[in-house]
Amino acid sequence: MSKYKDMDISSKVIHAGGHPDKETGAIMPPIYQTSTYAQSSPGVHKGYEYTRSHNPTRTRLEECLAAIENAKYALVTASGISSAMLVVQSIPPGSTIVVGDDVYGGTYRMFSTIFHETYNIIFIDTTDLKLVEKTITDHKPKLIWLESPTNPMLKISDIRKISSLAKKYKCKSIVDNTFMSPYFQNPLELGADIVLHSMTKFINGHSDVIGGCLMLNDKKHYQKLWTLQNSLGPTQSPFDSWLVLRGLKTLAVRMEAHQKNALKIAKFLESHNKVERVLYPGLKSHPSYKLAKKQMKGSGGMITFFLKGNLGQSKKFLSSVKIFSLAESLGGVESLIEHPAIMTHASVPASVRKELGIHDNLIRLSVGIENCDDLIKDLEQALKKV
Ligand code: P1T
Repeated sequence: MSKYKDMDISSKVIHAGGHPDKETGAIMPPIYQTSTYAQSSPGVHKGYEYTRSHNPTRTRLEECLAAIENAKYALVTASGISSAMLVVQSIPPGSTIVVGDDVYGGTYRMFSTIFHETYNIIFIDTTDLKLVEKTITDHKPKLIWLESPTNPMLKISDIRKISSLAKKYKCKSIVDNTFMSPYFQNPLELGADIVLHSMTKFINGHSDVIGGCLMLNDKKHYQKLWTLQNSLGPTQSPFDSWLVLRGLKTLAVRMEAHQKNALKIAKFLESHNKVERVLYPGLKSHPSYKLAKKQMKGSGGMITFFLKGNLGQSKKFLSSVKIFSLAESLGGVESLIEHPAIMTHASVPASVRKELGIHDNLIRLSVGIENCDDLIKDLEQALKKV
């Protein structure tokens, strides 16, 4: 980390992990597409034995990821959800884990259908600081799990206050930082113990890789996470790590472009008579606008809004867009649109969705970096059809 410490993130994404190849001088990192490595005598090797354990291309990506979250350690995994799995498995079975109530549907499913058997999982609204404190003091959790902003309601939790509260009670805190990317938010600097990203999203940015990563400063915890990964297997292929290294180089320019378009689109939607309500952290109408300004360096590219209408009208709207693609996922250069209740959050029970506000007229946008007027025109023509 120290070598890149004084660089801006826009330089780190290009240079951290990006030194020219020692043997050939190649400017771009080689793809070490190998499963194993020759040893000169048993146990004597160059630090690489087997690609499930280590791979030089993945090492370079980890170097870059640690630098951009200002962390000592980074671990690259096969998917965002496998990063989440490893963190849960690093906590002793039987422990209590407090989880934000509005999280990605797959994260909710992981906790509610798999880990609820071995852990005491408590879902709460982590935007309510009093409730967080009461839950921590009453239940003595070993881990508190924040997603901020959340998927899909864009709720924002006070990372600094919650992390410091957790520390007081010897509870670890993790922040899923996928929606902001390291460009717009750095939870470790706000006091969190671990940062998680689905690299599938903004970090890679080109919708052609599944991957996840964890960044942290605690050496012992990092070693535990690495041992779990090496023992259980969810590593990323060298080629996918190389693609992420490549995509990551443009993180700064992409995030600026996502945000610029998203703010314009959020304002357009907010003023449209067929739209009931818009949720975007960069709008003054967002319930946590002030907190967003304090702990985030930007508002990102994700917008959630409620159409005036029912499921039929949502479906009509979603099948009328031409530039936005109706698809799950987010964070790519191309704009995506989706229906959380039927798509990304289908595994959240209907009663919970109702409580959270994930209704049939809720639409989520991942705003890409196309020409903004083209995107607005597309939304406008689709809204006309509703
Ligand atoms: O898909 P995967 O790389 O395993 O990442 C899981 C994940 C974790 N955290 C957040 C905040 C996420 O949004 C995701 C994946 N989300 C979607 C696929 C989606 O469309 O919301």
